[in-house]
Amino acid sequence: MAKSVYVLNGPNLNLLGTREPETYGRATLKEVERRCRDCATLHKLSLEFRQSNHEGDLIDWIHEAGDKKAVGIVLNAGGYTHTSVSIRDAVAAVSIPVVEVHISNIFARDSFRHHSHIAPVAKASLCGFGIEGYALAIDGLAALIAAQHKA
Ligand code: CA2
Repeated sequence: MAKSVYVLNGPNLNLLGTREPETYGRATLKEVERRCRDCATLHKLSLEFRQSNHEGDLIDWIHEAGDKKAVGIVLNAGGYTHTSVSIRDAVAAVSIPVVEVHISNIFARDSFRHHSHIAPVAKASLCGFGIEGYALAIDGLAALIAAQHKA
């Protein structure tokens, strides 16, 4: 069975492509999913791509990815990045790598976006690459697995 990667999206990301194109670009979440699917396929990984506006769903899915021993999680927790100790605890509790992704450069925006609860417990963080950041994060996870197999 193919190894899987989870791509989890938090609140309001279902609105991608419908407003604020100057900040988030014009791609819809469906297009982000397609880009992730193509990238995962290149790396021979299967993809679980999900979005929720509810904190508990994201936490349950982080646990699920850990229980299923996915190769890793790409997590754009949206606004919960800056507020949620519970999502941070879930990330810290799983033993698989989590790559934090943000479409925008959170450090070039409002000061309340400069702090991430997730960054200290993530394997890596990427921001400011637009939706390409998701594919870069999947590439990064694939590189980690390849390095583990060589070691
Ligand atoms: O840049 C990112 O990916 C963010 O995680 C997006 C979050 C924001 O709260 C973070 O600070 C940075 C917001 C997602 C909202 O997405 C929308 C997309 C289109 C229109 C309105 C909101």
